[in-house]
Amino acid sequence: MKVFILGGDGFCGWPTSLHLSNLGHDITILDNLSRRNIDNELEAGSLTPITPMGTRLKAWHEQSGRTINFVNINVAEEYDRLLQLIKDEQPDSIVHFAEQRAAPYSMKSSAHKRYTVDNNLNATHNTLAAIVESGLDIHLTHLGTMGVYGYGTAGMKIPEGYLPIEVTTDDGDKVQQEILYPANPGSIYHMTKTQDQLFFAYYAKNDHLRITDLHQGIVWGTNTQETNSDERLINRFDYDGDYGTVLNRFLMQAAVDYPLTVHGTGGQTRAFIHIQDTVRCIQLAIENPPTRGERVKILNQMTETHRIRDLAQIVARIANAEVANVPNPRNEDAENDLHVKNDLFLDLGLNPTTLEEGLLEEVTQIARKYKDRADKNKIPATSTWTQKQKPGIPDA
Ligand code: USQ
Repeated sequence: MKVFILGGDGFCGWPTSLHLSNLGHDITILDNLSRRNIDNELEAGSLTPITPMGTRLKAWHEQSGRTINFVNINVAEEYDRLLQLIKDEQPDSIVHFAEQRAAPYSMKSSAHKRYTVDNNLNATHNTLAAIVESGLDIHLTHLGTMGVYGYGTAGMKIPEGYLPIEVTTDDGDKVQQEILYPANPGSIYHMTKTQDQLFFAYYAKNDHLRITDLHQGIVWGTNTQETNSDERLINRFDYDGDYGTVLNRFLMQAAVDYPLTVHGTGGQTRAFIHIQDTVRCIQLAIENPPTRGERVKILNQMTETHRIRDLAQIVARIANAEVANVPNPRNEDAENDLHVKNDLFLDLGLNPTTLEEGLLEEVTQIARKYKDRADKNKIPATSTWTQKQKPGIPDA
């Protein structure tokens, strides 16, 4: 299959590009290297030494004998170039990762909020409009987030995208329907992904585009089989207060003897998935597209749920670390339960990597190995969700 990977230089996009290339697909990465530029802006960097795109592609060719093409393009801004590329190359499938993906970064200032909204919504909408204008029957797979649902339910399992409801008409008849699960985003970043799903619903209905939306949990781990095959192919590992996600942050913090930064009580429960399972899920998604005219296919891309304080305890035990409860810079429920359905991927053959089996390797092979590259000053999470949480602003 010919596949475009939008955002193929990022944490999920890069290992996905390699995985699909390894399977024999013809891969073109479209990326404006924005993630590397944000590192420059934040004066932060990956714990692992990631190489420039040219080095990555050369190393992959040497390793596998396969070629991945790269086009430096901003899909949120360069619509005409995007359309021309689609018309010229006629991909069978497009995988869309080209969005600003950090909640804390999206909450840093009004400029960061506006950038996240402009970038994410335009990237998604340009892609949809270009597929329609090309006249081609391209399957679009998008990386969404579990955060579109919010993290609480009325005790039920969060379904895969659609909620069965029953309404009573004025005549007293009962009508059953399935609606998109009510969106409940917890940050500007998460809000952009809730808007994305309305774009998808509309384009599937109006233009009969074939679309898959993957609601992914928090990714942990660093490498996949392919990124592990040569150090020049290594995946990025974010640990800073804006981009580092919780479990990888804890692993890194343990390696540099920094007390694990549990926000508040750590009673927040979240869904998790290993990066190796991410790339496998994308493979399964592109191999199993919806048919034309079908509604958007939504799958929950997660394998386990955990409470943050329990994760901190596990990391503290295996890596001999201390735990600190720090004030929560976010505006979120201090405690929540979370139950999630993920039958669709399990039925397609996903065989999850469990936290239990993968965590220790991550501590020794990544966090301890690269700990000398860490800048401890970048660990604190300083982006606050509301004005009154900002330091120096008195309570109203
Ligand atoms: N947290 C801590 N300590 C830390 C960092 C985070 O206690 O040092 C807590 C946060 O307060 C939050 C939870 O851990 O309750 C998760 O935070 P996170 O930064 O690991 O994840 P999040 O901001 O939700 O975003 C990440 C990815 C995003 C993806 C999302 C999936 O950056 O792209 O969409 O996970 S989900 O969380 O399921 O919505």
